[in-house]
Amino acid sequence: MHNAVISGTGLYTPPHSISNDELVAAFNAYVGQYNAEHAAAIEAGQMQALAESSAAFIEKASGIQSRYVMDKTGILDPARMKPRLPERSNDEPSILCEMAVNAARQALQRAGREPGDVDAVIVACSNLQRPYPAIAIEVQQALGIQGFAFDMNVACSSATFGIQAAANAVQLGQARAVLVVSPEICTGHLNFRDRDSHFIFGDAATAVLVERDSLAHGEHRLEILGTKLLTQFSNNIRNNFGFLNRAAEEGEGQPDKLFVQEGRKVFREVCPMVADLIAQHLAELQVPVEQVQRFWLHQANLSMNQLIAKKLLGRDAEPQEAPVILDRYANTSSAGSVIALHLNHEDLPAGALGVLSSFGAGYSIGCVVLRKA
Ligand code: CO8
Repeated sequence: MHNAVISGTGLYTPPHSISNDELVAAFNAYVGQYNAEHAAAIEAGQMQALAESSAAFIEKASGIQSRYVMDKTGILDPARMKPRLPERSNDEPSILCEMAVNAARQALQRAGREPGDVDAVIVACSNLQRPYPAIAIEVQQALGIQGFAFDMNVACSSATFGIQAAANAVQLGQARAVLVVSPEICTGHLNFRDRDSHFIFGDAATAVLVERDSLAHGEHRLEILGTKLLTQFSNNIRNNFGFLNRAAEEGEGQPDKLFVQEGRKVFREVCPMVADLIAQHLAELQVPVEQVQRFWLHQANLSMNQLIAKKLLGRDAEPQEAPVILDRYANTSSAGSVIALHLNHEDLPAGALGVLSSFGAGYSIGCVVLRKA
């Protein structure tokens, strides 16, 4: 058995950012048009008028102030309200591959590694743009990596589940190093006409290089002390988009083919599960929670993270203990906790302990305990 470390991380941030005010202005313009178009039916009580969104509500309920997106114009056009991402020919790299390669190159560079040092690629994310050939194999080819590659999807927890798979392969000697890449275009699956959720998501891609300890020489290596995963079925976060849609015409264009959730229930049910899993994992590793200097938590909702940290620590977390990136990135699904890690680990002293944790649809929860080398 070998030990596994995270020897480099990478981040791709899309070129455009949308503020809450911009998003709400587009949403409210749509609401105005909709209500005017259906004024007679609304007046007659046959239809309900749509309610306006509010930037103040969004920030208070979620902590989100803005989000990065792959296409801003299409999302903010009240007549469209979805990104415009033109199809590409089969000879061009797919957009997910392009984002993934960007983040992956940065992770390799930070780890001081070349593609020839890597034996496998896992693309772990919520929304894959096609079923096959695997995006991971396309990324593998684009980077010039030998060995094997595969895609996996565990929604928001994809990256931590991918890190466990990568750590297993490294520990067993099946690979010297594995790239875990999480390209997320969440805006492609977000219903920008739904007031309850139109503000939740943004786009980004992250990469993590998991490497054999004895070979790694990156400057900011994080030893993987352990990984722990948990899943429990729930319909509270769901997306029914899939290949069988074409076989059921009655469902085409329905809202359940995009992201839908019961946000309150998710909040209530997931927070205790996450705190319990992290506490249990730390106890198994005989790591007292007071010794953990940093919690890189999934970035969905600020209050959720504050509650989870409080449950664990028995007090409010200091801002640097549980770094927040959702204020400017929003929820980027599997990329979120890795963005928090990427932007907030280089200052840690040798020996410092940290917890990377994701949670989301499934339900799925992942916990990775790390120690700065
Ligand atoms: N503007 C103004 N008012 C609003 C708005 C709005 N935009 N939206 C709702 N309201 C109103 C409601 O109508 C309600 O009014 P009333 O009290 O009169 O009924 C009031 O505000 C309160 O609404 P909520 O109870 O819904 O508000 P919450 O305080 O619960 O906040 C949140 C809503 C922010 C959604 C919150 O519940 C939350 O964050 N929950 C956790 C959700 C979560 O973590 N989900 C994880 C999903 S991600 C995942 O797993 C990955 C999926 C894969 C990615 C897919 C890509 C698309």
